[in-house]
Amino acid sequence: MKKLEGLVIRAQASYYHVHTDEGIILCRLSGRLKYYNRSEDGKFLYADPVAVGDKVVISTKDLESGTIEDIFPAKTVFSRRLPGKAEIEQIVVTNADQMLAVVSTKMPEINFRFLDRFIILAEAGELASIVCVNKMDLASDEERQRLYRDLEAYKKLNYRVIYTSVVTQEGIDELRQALKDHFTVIVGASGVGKSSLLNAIQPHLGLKIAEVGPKTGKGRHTTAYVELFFLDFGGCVADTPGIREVGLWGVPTEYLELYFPEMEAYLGECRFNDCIHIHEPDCAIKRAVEDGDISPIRYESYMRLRTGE
Ligand SMILES: Nc1nc2c(ncn2[C@@H]2O[C@H](COP(=O)(O)OP(=O)(O)OP(=O)(O)O)[C@@H](O)[C@H]2O)c(=O)[nH]1
Ligand SMILES: [Mg+2]
Ligand SMILES: [Zn+2]
Repeated sequence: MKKLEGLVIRAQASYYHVHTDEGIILCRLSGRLKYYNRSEDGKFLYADPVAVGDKVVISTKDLESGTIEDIFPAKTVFSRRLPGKAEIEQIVVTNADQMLAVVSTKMPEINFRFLDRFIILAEAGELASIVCVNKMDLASDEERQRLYRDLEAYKKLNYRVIYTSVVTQEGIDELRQALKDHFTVIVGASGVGKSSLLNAIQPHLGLKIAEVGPKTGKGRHTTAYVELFFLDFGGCVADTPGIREVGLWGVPTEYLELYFPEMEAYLGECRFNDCIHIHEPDCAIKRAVEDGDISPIRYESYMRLRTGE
């Protein structure tokens, strides 16, 4: 039996592809790690205790299959709440230093609620956020101007915004520069073009992509699992399946405003010190929205999350 250190590059249905100096080894979890999955009362804490991005210790006899024996502590954890009734954390990726949230101009239509939820998850996991607006080839000049206006709010918050098109190659070089030497997790709704963008920045990747339903404007959930790729020009990137729901994890509702950096300057300025900035009179946040200092798009996301809509 040989012990090796490695990096989990794919996690799918209890099988893990672990990248080691001796090649990629297909692993399962040790019994001890399986139990690590459960709390004392037998409820699941995590959907899966091991995620893509984890550095692990494995044991193997034949360098083909093995067992994950141990996980090193992660530098960052990017999680969401697993859809369903129970409170379960689903770790999407560990050890990433930035998140690239992809939206598309059309097919599917840009969804700021989704985008803001992803940015909050990145804030909670201490990852930097980059916003990528893809399918710019489908936007008219007027729509393009409107997007520039709407996304100005994100730039003001120091989130980098990149406009791309796989069709015209707009922004592809800029995207490459943004990913170089980083560990990036790419997220977004199904069909926005996450895998297409990765194929564009590194053409021999050959990731599977599929057309968006012409009637529904929705993606077909083509990418089925999280997978990590090494970039020729430095860095690595985790492609993820498009998800229908971005459930917040590790973000207490009563502290929601702390995940909106633009609200920080106004906290403590409202008339009531338990103001939740929805219906209260003399609210500094609402005044900032009215004065145009806080984006109504971002405030709308705050409001919906706060009231659970
Ligand atoms: N017009 C246009 N179409 C694009 C662009 N990028 C991707 N597409 C198309 O959008 C569709 C979906 O692309 P994918 O790359 O599979 O999307 P995805 O985000 O990886 O989707 P999931 O894996 O399901 O989450 C495909 O038909 C692509 O050809 C773009 O910049 N412009
Ligand atoms: Mg995909
Ligand atoms: Zn207030």
